Amino acid sequence: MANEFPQVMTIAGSDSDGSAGMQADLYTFFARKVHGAAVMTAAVAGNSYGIHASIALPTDFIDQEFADLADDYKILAAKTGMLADSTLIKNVVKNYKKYDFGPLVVDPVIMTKHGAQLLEESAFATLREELVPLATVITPNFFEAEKLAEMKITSDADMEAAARKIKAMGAKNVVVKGQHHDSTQAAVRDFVLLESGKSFWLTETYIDTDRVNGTGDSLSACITAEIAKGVDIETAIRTAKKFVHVAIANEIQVGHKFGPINHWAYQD
Ligand code: PXL
Repeated sequence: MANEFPQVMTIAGSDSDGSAGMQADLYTFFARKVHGAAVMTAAVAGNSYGIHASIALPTDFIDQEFADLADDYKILAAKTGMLADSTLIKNVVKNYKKYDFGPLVVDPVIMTKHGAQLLEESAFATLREELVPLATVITPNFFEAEKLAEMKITSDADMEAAARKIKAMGAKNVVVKGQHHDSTQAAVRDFVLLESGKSFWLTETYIDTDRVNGTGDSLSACITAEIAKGVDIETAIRTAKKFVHVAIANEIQVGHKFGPINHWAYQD
C-alpha cells in the first residue's frame, strides 16, 4: 500500500496543558500539513502557571516506540525535544542511528522560559558530544546556546561566535534564538548560520505578551515539517520564524498566566 504522504516524528516529552513539548509539535505538524508521529520520552504535569512534576519513560518502552514507527511509517524528518537526562539522550541517539528517519532537527531543550529544568546538568556533555553532531539543524535559545558553547552571550558578536562553536561540534545548520525578556525591546533577532557558511539575522517585531509557551518547540517542529515536504533548509527556517511570529501575534485566551501560542494563525 502506498505510504507517500509526508510523515515526520517528534521525540519529545508530553506537556499536560498542551502548550509545549510533544503537543506543540503535533499541532505544528498538523498546521503544516504533514502527519506527525510522536516518540514520547518523558512527561510533565503542569499548566500555564508552571511545571509541577516530571517523569522519564523507560528506555525499553522508547525502543519499542522507535521500532514500531520504523517497521511501518516512512518518516522523512525527525526532531528532538525534552530528553530529560543522559540515559535518555544515549537511548535516542542509539535508536536514531539504528533506523532511517531522515534529517534530524535538534531543539536542545534545557529549561523552560520560567526556569523549570527539563534536562539534568550532568547530561550537557552527552548532549554536546552525542546528539549535537547528528543535527541537520539545531535551534538553541539564547540560554541553551550559552550552555552548549560554554560562553556568556552579551552581544551580536557573541551570538555569532556561539553559533560557530556549535557548528564546530558537528551541527550542520545553527539557529540561535535571540532574547525576548525586555518588554521595551523593539525586535526579537535570531542568528542563522547555514552549512554553506552563509549567515544572516532573522528579525521580527517584539510582541509584549505572556502567551509564548511552546515557541521553541513549534519553531523546530515547523522546520522539520518543511524539510519533510522537500523545502530547502533556509526557506524552512524562514517559514518557521514567520509561523511562530504570527502564532504569537494572534493570541488565544487560554490559561491565566503563560499560555500557548495560536497554531491556527499562520496561513501560506
Ligand atoms: O518548551 C520547552 C518544553 C519542551 N518539552 C516539554 C515542555 C516544555 C516547556 O514547558 O513542557 C515537555
